[in-house]
Amino acid sequence: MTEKSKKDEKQKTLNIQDATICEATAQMLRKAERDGVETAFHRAADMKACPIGADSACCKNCTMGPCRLNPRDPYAKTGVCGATADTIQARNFARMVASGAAAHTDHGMSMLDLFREVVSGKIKEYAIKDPIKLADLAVELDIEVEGRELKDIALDVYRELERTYVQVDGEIPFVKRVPEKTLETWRKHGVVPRGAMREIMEIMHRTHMGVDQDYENITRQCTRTALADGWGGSMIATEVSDILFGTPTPVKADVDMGCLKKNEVNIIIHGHEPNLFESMLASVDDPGLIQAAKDAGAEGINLVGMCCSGAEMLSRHGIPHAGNFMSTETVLVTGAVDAMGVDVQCIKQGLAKVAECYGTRLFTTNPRCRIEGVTHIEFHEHAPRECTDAIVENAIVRFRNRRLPVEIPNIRTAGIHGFSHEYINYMLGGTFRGSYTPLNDNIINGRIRGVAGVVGCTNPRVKQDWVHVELVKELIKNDVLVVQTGCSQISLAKAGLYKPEAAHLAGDGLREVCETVGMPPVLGLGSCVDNSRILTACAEMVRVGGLGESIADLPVAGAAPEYMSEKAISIGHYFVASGVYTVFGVTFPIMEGTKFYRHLFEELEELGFGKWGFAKDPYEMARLMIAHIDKKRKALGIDKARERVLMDMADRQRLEAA
Ligand code: BF8
Repeated sequence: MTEKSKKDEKQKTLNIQDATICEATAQMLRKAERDGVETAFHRAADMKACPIGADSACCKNCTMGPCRLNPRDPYAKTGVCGATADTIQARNFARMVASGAAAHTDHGMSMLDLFREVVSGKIKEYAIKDPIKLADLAVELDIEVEGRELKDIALDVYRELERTYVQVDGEIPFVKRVPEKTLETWRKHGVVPRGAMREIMEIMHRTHMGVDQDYENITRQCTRTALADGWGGSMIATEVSDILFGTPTPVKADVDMGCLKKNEVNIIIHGHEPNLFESMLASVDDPGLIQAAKDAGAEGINLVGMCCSGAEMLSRHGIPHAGNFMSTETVLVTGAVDAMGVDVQCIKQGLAKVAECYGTRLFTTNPRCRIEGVTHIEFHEHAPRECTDAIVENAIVRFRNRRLPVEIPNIRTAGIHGFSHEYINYMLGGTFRGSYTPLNDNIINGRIRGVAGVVGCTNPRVKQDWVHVELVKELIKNDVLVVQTGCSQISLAKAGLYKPEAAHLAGDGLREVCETVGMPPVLGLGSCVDNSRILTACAEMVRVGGLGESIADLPVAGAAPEYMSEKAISIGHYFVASGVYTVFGVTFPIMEGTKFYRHLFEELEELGFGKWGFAKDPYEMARLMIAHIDKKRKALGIDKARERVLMDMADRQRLEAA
C-alpha cells in the first residue's frame, strides 16, 4: 500500500444521514460521492476541530508564543508574557466581535455610500423606492422634513448616519431608538458606541500584546463595538436597503433546490449585498438576454438566491431561494447551475473546485473578495449592469455547452416571507392604528408566552437544519412566537413552517393569534443584518408599554443554534448587550468554569445587560429560553395571566368537546 492510499484509507467517511436533514442536500452529497467530489461536509468529517482553539486556550498575538493553555486546567499556566486564561479568552473573543462587527458595518457603509451617490444624482441605475420610510427615518433623526425637497432631506439623513462610522466622539445616531432605561445602563457602564471605525480600531489596539489585560475591561469594549454593529452598521444596512430597494411585505416564495429549472439558464447569486442582486434582477429581465437564452435552447432565465442576499431578496421580492450556507457547494453538484455570482461573506473557497468539476461559471464581483483561480468581474454601482449582464451572458454560454447530466432534487416548499418591523406593526394594528399594542396585549394576557429570535448559520459540525427545526418547533409548541433571519429562516422554510397552516404546530394560545391574524407561527425578517429589525421590534415593544422599561425586562430570548461565523458572535454579543438572553449551540469559544465564562454567562445580567447561554441540544436550548421567558413574565407580574388564559382555553375545549 502506498503512503497516499494509506492516508486515503485513514480519511473518515461522511455519514450523510447524520450530516443533514435537508433531503436535497443529502441527495447531492450522495451524487458528489459518486462523482468523486469533496465538500465542506467531507472536510469537516475528516478534520477534527482543534480542541485548544475551540476552547480559546491559545494566544498567538505575539511571537513569544503562540502560547497554549490546558483547557482542563486553565489556571495552571499563563502565557509567556503572563497573560492569564481570562485575558487570553477575552482578547480572542473581542477579536471575533471586531471581525464580525467589521463585516456588518463595512456592508452597511457600502449601502450608505450607494445611498449618497443615488440621492446626489451621481448614480442613476438605482432610485429611492420607499420615500415614506426615508421621511419617517428623517423625523426619527430630528431632521426637518416640512416643505423640503426629498433630496435635501435624504442628504441630511446621509450626513447624520455617516456619523455611525466616522464619529470620533459622542453617541451614534440610532441611540434615539434605544429605550431610555436600556440607554441608561449603557451610559452607566460607558459602552455607548461612538463611531464603528473608532470602536473596531480600539478593540484591535486593546487586544495587542501588552495593552488591556483585564477581562472585564476588554468585555466593555466588546460590548461597545458589538452595539456599534447592531444599532449602527447592521441597522443602517437594513434601513438604507429598505429605502433604496423597498421595505418587505409578506410575499409567497419557494425554497430549496427544486427551485432550479432543468430547461432554463440557472443563475445563483450568493453573498450579502443586495445591490448586486438587484442589478441581476434587471439583467435577467432584459429582453435581449432572454432572447439570447432562448436562442441557446433554454426556455428562459431562472434567478435564484442563496444565503443572506438570497434571504433578503426572498423577503423583498419573493425570489426563490435554493438553500442555506451548508448547501452552497452541494447545489452546484446538481450540474444545473450555469453561473454563480458571489460578493462578500460566507463564500467558501471550496466553491471554486466544485464549480470547476461541474463546469459552473463562478464569478467574484467585489474587490474585497477574490478567490484564487476564480474569474473576477468587478461590480461597479455606477454601471452595475456591466457585471451582471456579463454573468448572464456567461451563464447562457454554459447552458448551451452543458455536457454533464443534470440532477435536480424534486423538492421545493412554499411559504410566506417578508415580515419587516413595519409590516408587523401594520399586520397587528391595522392601517389606521398600526401598533405593537396587540402583540404586547397578547403577551400580557398570556396567549403568546414570549418572543424568540432564532437566527444564524448552518455548520457541518452539527446535523444541518436539525437543531434549528427542532428548537423552533419546541418553542412554538410552547406558545413562543419565533422571528428569524439568515440561514435559520431557510432551514425552517424548507421544513414547511412558513406556511400559515403550520400554526397547528403551535400551542393553543399562539395558534389562536396566528389563526386570527392569518400569519405563520414563524416570521422571517430577512438577512443577518436584518437582525436589527428584531432590535427595533424589541424597542417598540418597550415603547408601547406594559412589558417593562428596558429590553432586559421583556420576555424574549435569542438563539443561534448552528452558528459558525464571527459575525454571529458579534450579533450574539449585541443582543446580550441590548438586554437579551442569547443561547448559542455547536461550541462556545471559551473555557467553562473560568472567570471570563462567568462574566459572560452570569455577571453581565447582574449589571443590567442580557447574558450568554450555551446548549447543543435543541430541547435543552428551548428549555433554557422558555425558563428565561417565564422568569421575565414573573418579574413583570404577568405569569398568572397566562395560567388563566390557558385554563380558559381548556374550559372552552372541554365545552366544545361536550
Ligand atoms: O450573514 S447566517 S452562514 S449567510 S453568517 Fe453566513 Fe451565517 Fe448564513 Fe449570512 Ni449570517
